[in-house]
Amino acid sequence: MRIVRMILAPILLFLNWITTPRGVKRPVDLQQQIDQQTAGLSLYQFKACPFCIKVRRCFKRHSLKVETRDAKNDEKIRQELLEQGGKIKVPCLRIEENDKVEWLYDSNAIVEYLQGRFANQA
Ligand SMILES: N[C@@H](CCC(=O)N[C@@H](CS)C(=O)NCC(=O)O)C(=O)O
Repeated sequence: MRIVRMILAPILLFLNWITTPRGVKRPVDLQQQIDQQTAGLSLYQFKACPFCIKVRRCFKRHSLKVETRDAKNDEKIRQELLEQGGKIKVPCLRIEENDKVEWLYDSNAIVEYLQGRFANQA
């Protein structure tokens, strides 16, 4: 399984790289407003996880600047995810808004959340 993953990971990353979606272009002031909103978001992820790639492509498509945090290699980040999110499962979107923090698991739920919040702000 580990070997399959080692072979698949670079292929997935390459395919993602050559088919990266074009980001939506917004007027500068609107993009700044969006950037302020996305400053409260961070994605706990593994670089080559296909579900994480799906979420990162959604960021790209909607031109969302979201910090990504490596829950595979960074022990501090991994512990944060486990202790505060509740489990080691990626992708997980940490949403900080009005001093409240929510941990959203599952790529479909994350994409749905991002589309609901940002897709109509073109
Ligand atoms: N249905 C989930 C699947 C997520 C999933 O299976 N993630 C794997 C990585 S690709 C994971 O977190 N595994 C836990 C681990 O490897 O410790 C989603 O769409 O987000």
